[in-house]
Amino acid sequence: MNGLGITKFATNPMMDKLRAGQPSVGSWLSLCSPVVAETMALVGWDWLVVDVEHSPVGFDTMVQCFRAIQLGGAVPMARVPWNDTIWIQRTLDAGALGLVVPMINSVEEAESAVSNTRYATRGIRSWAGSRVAPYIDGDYQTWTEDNLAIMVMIETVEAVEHAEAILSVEGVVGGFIGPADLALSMGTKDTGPGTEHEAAMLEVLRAARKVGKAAGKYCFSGAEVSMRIRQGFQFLGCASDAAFLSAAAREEYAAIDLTE
Ligand code: 3PY
Ligand code: MG
Repeated sequence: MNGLGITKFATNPMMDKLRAGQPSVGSWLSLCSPVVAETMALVGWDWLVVDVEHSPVGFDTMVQCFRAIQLGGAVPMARVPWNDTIWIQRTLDAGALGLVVPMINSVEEAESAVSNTRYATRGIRSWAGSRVAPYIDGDYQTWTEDNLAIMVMIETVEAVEHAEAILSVEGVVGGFIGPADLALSMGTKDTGPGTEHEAAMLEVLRAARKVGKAAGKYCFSGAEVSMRIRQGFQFLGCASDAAFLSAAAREEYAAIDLTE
């Protein structure tokens, strides 16, 4: 099939980058808008994550965002609300090419997350294919084996302690640090260079590199993304649509001179 809007792909481009040892940079969508998703995708991000954990996005809107992201040329991903069979399977069937799975604290939890993404005999995903299957150059079932980007979130003290074992789980593509939940779990507000919080994040980086997986982190700015890439992180989320909108609006609002 050829035509406007139909671009077939043989591999997941963000997985290609990670496999080549290159950084892959994306952003987060919390504004629940397919038009915003399309606008963000056209910026050039490798991927965009629809945040189903911490935004009020509905399931149907998430699917529209996936379509818009793909149309704009980025890889559609979602952060599921929890490490849950129903959420993981439905979100993949709806067309996500990668998942960020929150709060993975043990090998068992990581194995369960991966199993939910894989068909028998390697896992427990039930067969219905996926909305995205017609866009794939090849057979979707085979394609998923090497191309779904399954990122587990390392965002508690327990997860940092088990990071090496969690990231060793076959099928886990990388570990994605949630700095806010990690700080909460550590009972600290003290973050940044020289802190225990920073040391914990660098421990996750060390563990990931040791077992040959990608280390990722939610970053607050492009400058932080650049710094983390230099440290060796590979999968970087750069803020969110909501943060960008708010920052730009605040800047312009502050620049207004109200004197008549
Ligand atoms: C955190 O900082 O806890 C996150 O989940 C960021 O996405
Ligand atoms: Mg979190």
